[in-house]
Amino acid sequence: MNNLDASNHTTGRSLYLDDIPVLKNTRYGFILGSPSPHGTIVHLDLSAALSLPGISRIFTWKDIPGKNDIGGIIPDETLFAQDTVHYQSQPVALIVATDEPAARKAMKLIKIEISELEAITDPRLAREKGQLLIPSRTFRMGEISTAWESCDYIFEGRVESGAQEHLYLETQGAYAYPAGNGCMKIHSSTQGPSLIQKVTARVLDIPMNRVEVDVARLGGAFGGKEDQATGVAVMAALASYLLDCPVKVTLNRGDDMRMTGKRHPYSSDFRIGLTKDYRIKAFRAVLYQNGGAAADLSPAIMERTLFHSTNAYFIPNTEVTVHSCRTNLPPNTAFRGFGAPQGIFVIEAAIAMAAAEMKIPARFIQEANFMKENDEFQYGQRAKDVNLGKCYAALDRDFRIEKIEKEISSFNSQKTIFRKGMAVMPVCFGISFTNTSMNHARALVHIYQDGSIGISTGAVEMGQGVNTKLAQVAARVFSVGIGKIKIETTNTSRVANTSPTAASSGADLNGNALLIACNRLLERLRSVAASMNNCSIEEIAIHDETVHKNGSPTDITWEQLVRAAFLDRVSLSENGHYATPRIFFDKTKEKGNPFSYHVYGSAVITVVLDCLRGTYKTDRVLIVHDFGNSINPAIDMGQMEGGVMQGIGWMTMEEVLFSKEGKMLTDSLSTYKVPDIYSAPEVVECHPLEAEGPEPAIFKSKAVGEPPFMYGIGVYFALQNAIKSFNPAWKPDFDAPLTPEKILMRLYAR
Ligand code: LUZ
Ligand code: MOS
Repeated sequence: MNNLDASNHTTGRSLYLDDIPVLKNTRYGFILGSPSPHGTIVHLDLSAALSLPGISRIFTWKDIPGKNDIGGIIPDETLFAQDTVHYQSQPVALIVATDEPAARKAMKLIKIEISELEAITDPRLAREKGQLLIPSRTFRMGEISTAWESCDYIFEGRVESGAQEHLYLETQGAYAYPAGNGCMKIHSSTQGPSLIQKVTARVLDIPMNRVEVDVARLGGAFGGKEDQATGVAVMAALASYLLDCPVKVTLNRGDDMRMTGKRHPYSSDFRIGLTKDYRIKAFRAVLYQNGGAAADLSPAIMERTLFHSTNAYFIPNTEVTVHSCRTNLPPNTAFRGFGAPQGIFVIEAAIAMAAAEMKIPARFIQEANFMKENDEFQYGQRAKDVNLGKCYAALDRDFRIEKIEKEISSFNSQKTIFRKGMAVMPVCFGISFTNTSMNHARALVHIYQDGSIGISTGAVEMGQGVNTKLAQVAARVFSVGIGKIKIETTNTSRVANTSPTAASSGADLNGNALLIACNRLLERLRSVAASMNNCSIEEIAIHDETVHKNGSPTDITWEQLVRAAFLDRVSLSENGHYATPRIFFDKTKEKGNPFSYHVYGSAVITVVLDCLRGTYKTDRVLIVHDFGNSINPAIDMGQMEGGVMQGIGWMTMEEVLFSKEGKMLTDSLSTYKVPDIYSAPEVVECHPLEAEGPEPAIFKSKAVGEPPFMYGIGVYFALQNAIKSFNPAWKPDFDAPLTPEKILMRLYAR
């Protein structure tokens, strides 16, 4: 089954926000961002700009009829800065003009005077100054204080990981227009149409039923449009509402890179204690999350960091604290993995340090501590259907880890200017929104008189293939060809109160809701068929668009059955509602059963390092991954490959730099390097684990969006091992991304 969008994507026919034909009188909004990272606005003079031809109006916070607040979790983020600016490029005003050149001219004529305040970019410094976005949280298991006594080895270290730009191909954007009777219609490139609806209603001070948000598809999101599509969409809606004309706001690449938040950088300290037989007895870590200037999704991301801070290992005594620190950077936000990669990097770094000190391969420690059936996670959940050991065994069987190790050491013993390195990377990722109440979805299914089917759900297609998977669900239940099915746009008037398409759970949540709706319709149609055949409903089934009675085809086709149901006045429309069963979490105890299931996998990663230049190549990424019983192996493999590449980029080359004063230095593709085809591994080979998937996964096909990102983390440690082979005097440190210049310094460090 191909991705339904494949042909239209490759021929340029798929429609995105910018392909919507603009209406007459459409105006264009351009955002004036703060020139300063932190300060108070002393003076804002718009008069010269307003007098230019083509300028319709310039909006500031003073024009907002409702609340000047777009905070998703905490009401701490303004749409337009009021008295104070908290990060460079923070929106201060929206210039609305008939065209872009006019707006650009106006932009230059706005006089803004800011009295500078000290800007903080370092999360540790922020914490010292008491700048926390929310109270800190700690996960604990066992008794850490006494556990150290039973350890033969104890190691301590520090870990840094950097930000990451989402670089969705389609930048943030929205198109809003009045829809009559004080209503607004908004097309937005968002993962969360209901959030746009809610915040628009709040800012305009109108009820939610006056706001309709529609999403056809996104040109990528990666988490960057879970929360941060809001600002742009609400600005378009505000201007449209007040000017009573259509308004479009889209960011150019530079503004998008400067204005929007990224993956959170983290700075962390760890302490790990082990016994002689490599068992991790104790693990303590304190992580400083660089949240930026407002909470955005930081509280939820902090939580997922805690949940994944022991990755795939059972550690009996732990204490992990995360501080969510307020800094003068754009509010950092969701990004594939949602804080888990940052936490996982810390425990893997601790293991790498222990391995280096104990002079053994890290995999000895990894293997000795793998989660096993019924082991307890730090957060109280018991591990079920733990396929980690199986993935690792299959990895070894298929790719022979020891043989790769031997090849590498024989290569390295030739002492050329090249060195190879290897690392094993296990993955364990919890599926469900960590916030239990977000784990629900709805679907609306219409079967039309001619037998064709229209499906609406809350899922947003962003290139990940969710629409294809949804179509497969309906096609399987009704046993009709995929050509009979249309997945409609995601629209808040058809499916309401949705969670964003996020947390790798879009297909599970919306697919299960769809399954419920389709099964109800099928039941009704079978009942119609039963009366047409004068038999009981149990005797009826539908196969290949034909009614079957007692296992044999009748001469009633799908179309005839639908037509008969219609004439019989049977409803051909149905809603399905799904809420993930058996999940809960008690924040007062930090214990519960937050995840529907876990996704497991293991990878071996090898790299080749040029020790003269510090440049490197990821040689092979060999994986055994637990997809469950995949309903679409091609789509899942695509998610796998994309995730691996994005993880490698985060760990090795993507470096978001700010000056000490908080000005972004990497706001274009000439200064911010993302992986291209030349930095792709020579080989990415992924074998699906042969395993039955868990019940709550849609048709037992496991969630796949985020988990593979984590394999990329292994590249960091493979590179470290290559450096060590060239420079045995070097003591490994943990400062991602490990760029060629950092590698060169370490190759020759004494
Ligand atoms: N978004 C969210 C997410 O709101 N909650 C989550 O737990 C989550 N996890 C992964 C990605 N996005
Ligand atoms: Mo997300 S990081 O929006 O699943």
